[in-house]
Parts: sequence; C-alpha cells; structure tokens
Amino acid sequence: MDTQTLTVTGMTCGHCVASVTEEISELDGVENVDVTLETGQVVVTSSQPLDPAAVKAAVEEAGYAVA
Ligand code: 9UX
Repeated sequence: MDTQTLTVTGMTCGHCVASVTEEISELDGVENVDVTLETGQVVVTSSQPLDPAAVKAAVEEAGYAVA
C-alpha cells in the first residue's frame, strides 16, 4: 500500500477535479484518488509503490501542475 499527497494547482471547477482524478486513476495500482478542489490537495492510494514522477506526469497530462 502506498499513499501520496500532493498539491495540484490550476483546478477551478468540478470538471478539473474529474480530469485529474481520471488521469491519475489510469496509473497501475491506483485504488483511490481524493481531490479537494478548494486546497488542490490530492491524496492517491495505490496497491503498489507509485513513482511520484508518474503521478506528476498524469496531472500534467490532464492540463494542470504539481506545486
Ligand atoms: Mo472547469 Mo477546469 O469549466 O480547467 S474544467 S475550470
């Protein structure tokens, strides 16, 4: 089990949250993605160790940035 917490900048509405959630969810092993729009906090839980660079790339793929 691996849990990572990061701050994503640039999200301003619920569709932003959905996009980020969808992209991160595609990574191998990801079981849960919890996004708080107001703070940009994203908590990712996965069944195997996640490469922080891969999470960052997924966020950028969705069109946002990691603080
Ligand atoms: Mo909402 Mo987010 O219209 O980039 S999708 S602002």
